[in-house]
Amino acid sequence: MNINKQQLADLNKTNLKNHQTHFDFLAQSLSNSGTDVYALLAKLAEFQVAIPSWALGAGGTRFGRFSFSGEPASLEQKIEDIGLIHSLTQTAGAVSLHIPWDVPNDYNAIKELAALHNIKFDAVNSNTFQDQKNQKESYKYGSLSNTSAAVREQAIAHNKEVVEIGNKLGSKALTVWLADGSSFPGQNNFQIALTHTQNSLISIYEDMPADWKLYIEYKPYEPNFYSTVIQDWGTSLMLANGCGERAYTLVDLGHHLPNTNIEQIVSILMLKGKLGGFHFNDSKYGDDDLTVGSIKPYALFLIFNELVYGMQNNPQNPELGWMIDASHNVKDPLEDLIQSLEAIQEAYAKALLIDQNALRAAQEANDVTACQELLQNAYRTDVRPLIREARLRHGGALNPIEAYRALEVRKNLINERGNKTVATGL
Ligand code: AOS
Ligand code: ZN
Ligand code: ZN
Ligand code: ZN
Repeated sequence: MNINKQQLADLNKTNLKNHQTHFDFLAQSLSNSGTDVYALLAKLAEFQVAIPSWALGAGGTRFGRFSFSGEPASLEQKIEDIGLIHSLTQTAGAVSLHIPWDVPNDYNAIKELAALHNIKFDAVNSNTFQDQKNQKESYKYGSLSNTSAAVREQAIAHNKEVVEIGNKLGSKALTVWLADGSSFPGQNNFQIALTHTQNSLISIYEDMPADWKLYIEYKPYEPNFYSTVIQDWGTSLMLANGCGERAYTLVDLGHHLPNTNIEQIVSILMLKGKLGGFHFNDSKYGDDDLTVGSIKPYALFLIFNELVYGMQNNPQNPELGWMIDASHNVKDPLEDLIQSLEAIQEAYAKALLIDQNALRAAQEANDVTACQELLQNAYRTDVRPLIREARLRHGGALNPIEAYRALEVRKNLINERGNKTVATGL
């Protein structure tokens, strides 16, 4: 199934007048207070987020998985799904692949298909958290940190192969997330495990093409419940520094212990020029991988405030790899991703509204009340007309979820692919 611009233009007509009223009002009041609305619209349109190939089907928990009808069965179909989301939102212009789940059969065909849908290949993800068929060594007790040199070698070789595959597609970054750790005190020697991990990462890093980046993800627990080798951003940063200039920390919003100040982590990493990638999701308890903005939208806004500050003030930090990392157990995965993209755009737009100069002045004057007012005035602005206008100007849908339903996208996918489908992935 494909969605064309004419279909969307027709659907948009129903909401157009209403939208115009809201947009004109907001644009006028923002201009009155000195905001360049057109520069803002351009920034929103520019902001593209990669869809992870594993988020297009229904996820599951350790208790079971209930698949969703019409799930993509191949890499081609995954790209088509992202194409649909991108047509509607104009924000999903990239994909993050996972190897070995998404190894292309025909590289040129996949590249052409992605180009047709205006989709770029963002970071590729390696997988040493599962054993693969015909694999000699097992990752049961870890991969890059394993006590066995043979296991480490196998995991290193896999990562190098992932880079090779990504390179043929035009990717420029490798994301490493390790499940390595221990479930019981005494099981691991922390120092040896970290040293092995550092050496393994250096070997992968040194093999990467010169224009590639390495993103190192951290996570405090799960699947191991006593310790993980890369437990926090400090450990990730140490490892990145140990590898070299093109190695960076990747922040996944769900990978923190409760109440961690994620915006401060983001800020400090950008100051050090070491924030490389980002995994968006939301959570109440742990790595819940829920829809972005569904639980803590204010925290997301505060994080975006620091991201915007960093993008404007930290030339030492590279352009970030923006990715969603979510799992959908009870919603249509495509609807869920559309909601996530909307929440990301909303938080970004609100952060762009913060008067940074006034904030700096209030901070310098220790005017705590004014600081809070400045943040919250931006947060309380309904920026949806701006996001809709940015989409409209690029041929997207004024209301992507409404359009998705009006065009009966899921019904069409089920007709094409069948009712009992299971996407490759987790
Ligand atoms: C795992 O918890 C990490 O968030 C990974 O980034 C990601 O979910 C995984 O690579 C997907 O398989
Ligand atoms: Zn992640
Ligand atoms: Zn995760
Ligand atoms: Zn997560």
